[in-house]
Amino acid sequence: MSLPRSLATALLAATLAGSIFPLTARMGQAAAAAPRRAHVTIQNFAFAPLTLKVSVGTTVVWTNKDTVAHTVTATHGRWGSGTLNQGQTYAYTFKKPGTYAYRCAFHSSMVATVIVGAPGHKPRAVVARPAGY
Ligand SMILES: [Cu+2]
Repeated sequence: MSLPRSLATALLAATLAGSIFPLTARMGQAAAAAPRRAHVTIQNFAFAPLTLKVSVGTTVVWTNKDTVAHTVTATHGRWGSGTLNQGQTYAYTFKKPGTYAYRCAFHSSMVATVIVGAPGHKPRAVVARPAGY
């Protein structure tokens, strides 16, 4: 007794679909859970916290609470805010693990760091990201 070819093909397709769709569903959940936020306050000519630890995919939001203007300027790299006046915010999403030093372009004493750690996923998911992210 053998199955008609079309039925066998349908069964194979259903089996493959059953093994792939739960995976994509889990990836969808991980992507949905990924957006995270952390906050840095700029006040009294300092960033607080001085060192912020986040995981990959976190958006860091800086808020200038001083009456004078400051900036968030990467020490090495191309991210940064430009001038932030009182009450203004700057947001940047860290997409790659690493240690990111930054400073205020106006006040040399204002230096701080964001440390971006790998997420809880398998390391190869991080390695697989394209360079430059
Ligand atoms: Cu400043």
